[in-house]
Amino acid sequence: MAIPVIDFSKLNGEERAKTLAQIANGCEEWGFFQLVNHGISEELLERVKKVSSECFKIEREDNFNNSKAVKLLNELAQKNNGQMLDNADWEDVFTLMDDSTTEWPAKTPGFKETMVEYKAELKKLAEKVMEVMDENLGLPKGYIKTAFNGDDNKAFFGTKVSHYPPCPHPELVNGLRAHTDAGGVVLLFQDDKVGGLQILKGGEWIDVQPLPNAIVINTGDQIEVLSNGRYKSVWHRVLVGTSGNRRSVASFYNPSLKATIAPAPELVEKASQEMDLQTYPKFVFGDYMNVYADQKFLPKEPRFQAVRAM
Ligand SMILES: O=C(O)CCC(=O)C(=O)O
Repeated sequence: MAIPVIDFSKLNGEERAKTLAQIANGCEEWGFFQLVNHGISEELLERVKKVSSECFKIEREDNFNNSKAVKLLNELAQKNNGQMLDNADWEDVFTLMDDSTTEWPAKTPGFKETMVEYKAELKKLAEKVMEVMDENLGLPKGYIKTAFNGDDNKAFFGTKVSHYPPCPHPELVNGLRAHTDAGGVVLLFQDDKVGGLQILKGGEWIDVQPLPNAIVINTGDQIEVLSNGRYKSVWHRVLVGTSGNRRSVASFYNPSLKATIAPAPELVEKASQEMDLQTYPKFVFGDYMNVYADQKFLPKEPRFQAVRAM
């Protein structure tokens, strides 16, 4: 079983209907799919790989080696009690925000220029993918984007640059513990060679196979709510290994913290005609994020219940 790989360029030709159907299947059956021929140039992707890896070496590696995760893992390995580390991840991470508050790594040549360009390209790709979701869900064009913008027109587009260094005890720690994503649409540029990302499907963990220069798309909790459960956010995790430093660059298209998120009325209507009585709450995304901050690694259903009660 492998995550679907979809040629995004075919959306503009004779195979449009087939490509729309493949993306619908990716969203409905998997919650994850990989896009190839997505329009982001290989030259830019090569630069993103280069500056991200250089940034880790120049500005991050020493800090990681002295991080809480490293200390906790050493302590746990000494205890040798068969337990896994459950309060830290074997991940070096920094986030590029959507606005002037971003603290850019200062010592890596070309990092800021490359990532500004990459983020702009990825944001356009995210908006195209959201329009495909609108179309597949039978919603007006721009529905998801408008919902995410909220009244203050402040949908968030952030980028998280991660490294998962080789680990001396991969059996005792995850690169990133299992979770579903809080937000909207996630676009992941993962390492070509070092794998580790897995999704949970039918009770089984399945690898998201590394595929050079593909962009992995997945949907978060807000798309699940907005689509009234047609597109489920899916559990995923990152495993670590003893060799190879895995790089990933994840871009998140999320609602404004002030946006009200609710199932699209058209989809609720359709579901009630089909006697599907599952209901999702209506809430303010910032409230959801407050709940998520403490419950990221727990099931999403209690999060939905918590915001319903607000
Ligand atoms: O690094 C990865 O491959 C996945 C990252 C991820 O799941 C996340 O940041 O939520």
